[in-house]
This record gives sequence, structure tokens and C-alpha cells, in this order.
Amino acid sequence: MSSELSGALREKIENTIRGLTVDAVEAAGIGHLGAPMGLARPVFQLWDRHLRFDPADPGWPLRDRFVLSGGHASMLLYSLLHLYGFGLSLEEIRQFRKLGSATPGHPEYGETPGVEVTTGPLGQGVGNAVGMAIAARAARSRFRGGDDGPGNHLVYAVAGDGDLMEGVCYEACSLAGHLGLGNLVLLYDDNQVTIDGGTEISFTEDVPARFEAQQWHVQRIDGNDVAGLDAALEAARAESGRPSLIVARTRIGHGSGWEGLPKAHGGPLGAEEAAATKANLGIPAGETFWVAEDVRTYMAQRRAAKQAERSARDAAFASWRDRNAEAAAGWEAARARTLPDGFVARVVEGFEGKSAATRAHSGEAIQRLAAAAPQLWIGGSADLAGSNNTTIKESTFLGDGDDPFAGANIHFGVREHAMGAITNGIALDGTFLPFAGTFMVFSDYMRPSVRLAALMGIRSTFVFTHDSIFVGEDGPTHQPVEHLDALRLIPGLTVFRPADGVEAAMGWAWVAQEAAGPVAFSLSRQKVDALKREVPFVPEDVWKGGYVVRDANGRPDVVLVASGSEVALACDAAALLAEAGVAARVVSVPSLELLRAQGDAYFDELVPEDVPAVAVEAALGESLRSLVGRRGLVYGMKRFGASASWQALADEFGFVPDKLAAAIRTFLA
Ligand SMILES: Cc1ncc(C[n+]2csc(CCOP(=O)(O)OP(=O)(O)O)c2C)c(N)n1
Repeated sequence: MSSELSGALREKIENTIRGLTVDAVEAAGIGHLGAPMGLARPVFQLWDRHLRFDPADPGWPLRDRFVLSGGHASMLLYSLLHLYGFGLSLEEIRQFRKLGSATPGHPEYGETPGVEVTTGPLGQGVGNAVGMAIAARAARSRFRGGDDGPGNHLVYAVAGDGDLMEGVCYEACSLAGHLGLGNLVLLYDDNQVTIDGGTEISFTEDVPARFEAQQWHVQRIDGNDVAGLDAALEAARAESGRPSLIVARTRIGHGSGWEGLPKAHGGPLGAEEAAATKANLGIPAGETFWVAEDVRTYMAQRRAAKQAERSARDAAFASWRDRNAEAAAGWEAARARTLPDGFVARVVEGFEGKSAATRAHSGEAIQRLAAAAPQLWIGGSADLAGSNNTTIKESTFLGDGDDPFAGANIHFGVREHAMGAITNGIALDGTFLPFAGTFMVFSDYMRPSVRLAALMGIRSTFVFTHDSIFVGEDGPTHQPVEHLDALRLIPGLTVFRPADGVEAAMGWAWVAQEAAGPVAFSLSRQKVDALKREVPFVPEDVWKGGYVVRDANGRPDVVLVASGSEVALACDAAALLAEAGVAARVVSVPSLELLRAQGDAYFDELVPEDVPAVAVEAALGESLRSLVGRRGLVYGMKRFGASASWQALADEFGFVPDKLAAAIRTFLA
């Protein structure tokens, strides 16, 4: 099992990684070589002697997770994936950063076998790793994994100065320490260099003291001392009740003429310096993308050894499964996203005709989901659980009781950005469907994570409540105006803005049963009247993204499209218009993305091209412009809100039936 590795062969492998990096960056004409060269030794050692994985099956659920938070060091990861035989060919490495290659500039989830997560925006990866560690602990507790069942793997992350400087990292590590995530090991590439200079220009805090204050176990090593790294990793794993930071001093650009210099952060080195560097690394003159035969032989042996380790682990797992049939079935049901028969009907039953804030409807829908498939869910809020209605009432919170990871609820604390990154990490783990709540105005505080969820196409759900000026007295700092449009602009994010309980419940049913990517809910603080649907309706109509809730007798004079709390308003205005002889159709648009996906023919049925159309949204509403056309009216907000009761604001900004009806008549005239 433990294939021998002489010092000379070790160095040759490390220099192979460095050489591949130099050549790839040279061929691309751009890229980052400093960190991969500096990290080649500790990260190769981590992979070779510590990390549990199977190159033939990158998705093996019991594998350890490896997160390269500083995604710019992608060539380090690609080199390792190539050498261990993950199916990333040398040709792909030659195509580094080129269109359509499996080696994009920064690692992208789903593009390359073995890449666990998309990284590049610094600090996010640390948050993702915290989420993965939470998911593992939660799986072990919920499915009674003991020593051999699920959730026993470790999460290793590598982060640089840039990651550690980012706020999201402070937030995530604070929560990790609070929760005592002993299954998380963070290797800090302490090379004292960023882009603009040495760390002395902007980053002089005492990092070990900071992490100790955040309740981490902290060690310092020389990153080139293999025995020291082994011992530190062993000690880190022995710390079952605290996350571990290993501060590893390395030299950026190790082995190049630029070693230790800020300019080593990125390349290319240029032909002359590249040749000199490769000669220094012992790479034969004239060779590019060089992997020596003895290196190949060793890596093939290690690949086989990793697979043997996997088989042993699988055997222990199988024996656990035999002893714990019920828990094992729960774990498998979670990972397969199994839902009970009649699931949708169970979720949506009883919402018709109920008037309440849509955040309250969402909270009730969450209870239904948790009752129908308790194994699937984990979620929480950034200190607004009571307002966001995100708590699963039948469960406890992480940290409660004898088994602190048994609960399905998370107190994220006031840490929106980390909450987003952690939620993504939980989603990436693949066991649970996570959700995270805050006020919609603070979606800005977590937007980078929401964007990454969309880029990765992972099933994170974001619960944004208090979704308009109707927040009321808290005033314009708390009243989102541009956020709904801003969220709708993120490609691949499905935004649900339900108008009532049926739409809210069907939105959540969609999350559970239909979604292939992230979802954001936009939910009202204020009570909304249940829609009185006057045309034939089945709950699945909500999944079309738009449908008629009130129609004109015959051809409409105007079509009103609205979402969320403004649908009931549009219906009231339509009733006033009817009294004045204007026939209005009202279309509810719970999800613009789902409506667009229906195609033009369906859309033209709802909003005929030759009928004037008005969009109503207590927000900028500009994203609805696409529904009403250039000549249509977008009846929305033109400015920030104000501090007053929501009723006073509704009157002030015209979101009352008579003012809306009057504006529509003016528009039609
Ligand atoms: C959020 C974010 N801001 C800025 C950048 C651009 N950037 C990429 S690497 C880097 C410096 C990182 O320094 P360090 O972590 O020490 O990496 P090293 O220089 O050791 O490679 C910066 C500013 C980024 N990728 N993400």
C-alpha cells in the first residue's frame, strides 16, 4: 500500500507539477504560477499521503473533500488531477485557459473531473469548505454514521493571504470555530506575497492569534518540511472538536528566478526565464509538459493504492449499512433526492384562500417539506429566523443538546456572505438541500455567493423576505428597490416571487422536485390577500412562471402583469377598471425565468402582442419591461423608499387600487 517515495523522486514529482505549471502558463500567455510552484510540496504530500479519494470515481460520496480556495492556483490542481489519473489528459493541460478546455483559468465545478467547487473569487472557497464540513457532521449525526457510516470524511482547504484577507473568510471561520468543526483542516499558504507587494503593505495582523481567538486549533510549520506537515495533519485530525489551521511558510514561485517576489504571482515567465527555471527544476532541455516515466510509474501505483483504500473504506461502510439499515436508507434517500408519493399535493394542500404574508406561507411550506422528506433539509437564517420563517419547527438547531449536529436548523449569525458560501458548500456535499434566509435588501451582502451558486448550477435556496418598500418603518436602508431586478439578472438563478400561499407552496415544491440549480425567493413582510382565481387553474400552472388569474370577458383592453404582493393589487385595480368599462386581464408572474422558458407562443397567449400591457411591481420593475414591451408601462418605483407605515408608503408611491387604475387609464388614453 505505502509505495516507497525517495527524496529524489519526491522532488521530481514536485518539479513535474512546477514544470507543467510553467509550460501551461507559457502556452496560454497568461496565468498564475507562483502559488502552484510554492505549494507543490505540501499539497502533493497532502494528496499523496492524507487525502482519501478515488481517481476513477471523483464523486465517491465517502471521499475527503479538497477545496483550492485560491482558484488562481488552478494549475496545481490540474497537475495533480492529471498525475493521479482523474481522466484529465496532458492535451487538456496544454489547452490551459483555452476555449472549451477542461482546464479553465480558475477551477470550475462540473467542467473538470475532480474539481469539487468553482473558486476564484477569494475567500469563497473557505466558506464552501466550512459548509462541506457542516454537511459531513450533520450527515454523520442524522444518519448515525458512527465511525464507518456517512459523514466521516475530512474537508481540506488551501487558502492564501488573499483568501484570509476577505471578510467572507473571517465570517466563515468564526462560525466554524463556534461550531467546533473538527473535520475541517485549512492549510494557509503563508508566502507573504500578494500581487501588489509583500504582505507588509496591507496584511500584518497576527493570523495564528486571530484563528486562536476564533476557537481554532493552530499550528505553524515550514511548508517544505514533509515530516512537519505529516505531523501537523495528524495533530489536526486528532482535534475532533475544533477546526485546524496549519500555517505553512512557503516561497512563491519556488524554483524559478522570481522565487519570493510579488511578480512570481502571475506569469508568463517568458521564454528565457522559463527555460532557466525548467533547467533549475531538472527538466531535460527542450522538453515541454514533461512527465518522466518513473513519475508515471509511481503515480500509477499510488492511484491503485488509493483505490485499494477506497475498497477497504467501502467494505467498512457496507458493514455499517448492514447494521443500520434504516439510517442507511435515509442517507440514500437524501442523496437520491427521493420524495414520497403525492408529494406536491401534500405540500400545497390547504393554502388556497388563506391570506397571510408570503414569508409566513413560505415558512409553512418549509414545515410541509420537512415533514414529507425530513432527511433532505438543512437551513437557517442570518439572525432573522423569526422574520424569515426559516426554522424547521420539528427539529433543533446545530449546537443544541447532546448531539450538536443532529438538528436541521442553523444559526448562521449575522454573517450573510459566509451564509451564502456555506450554503453552497452544503449543496456541493450532495447530501442535503440547504436554504438560507435574510432580508432581501441584504441579498447584496451575499450576492457573490448567490452568483457562484448560479455559475455552478447547484441547489442552494435563498429565502429573501421583506421584499419591497412595504417593509415600512425601517425605511429606505431596509427597503429593497433594485434587488429583485438584480437577482433576475443572474443567469441560471430562478427567482420566485409568489403572490399568495398557493404560489409560495408551489415554489417550494419546485425547489424540492424540479429545480436543477439555485432558487431565490422574494417574499413579503406584509399580509397579502389570497388570490381569487377566476379562471380554471391547477397548482402546476405556477411552474409555468406566469398564468392568467383574472380575465376580461372577451378580448382585453389591457393586460396587467404583476408579481408577489402586487398581483392582488392588480386584481383590485382591474375591478375598478371594469366599473369604468375597461376590460383588464391580470397575469401573475411568480417566476420570470420559468415564464421565459415556456417560449414565445405561450407568452403571446398571456400577453397578446397587440394589446397594451402594464407591469406592476413595488420595485424598479425594469426586468418586467421584457413582458410589456417598449410601449408598455412599467408601474414601479423610481427612487428609494422612505420611512413610514407600509400603508402610508403604498399611498405615497401609488400602490393602491384607485391610483393604479387611474394611471392605467391615463396610459391607455
Ligand atoms: C475577491 C477577489 N478579489 C480580488 C481577486 C484578484 N486576485 C487574485 S489573486 C490575488 C492576490 C492573492 O494573494 P495570495 O492569496 O497571497 O496569492 P499568491 O500571491 O500567494 O498566489 C488577487 C488580488 C480575486 N481573485 N478575488
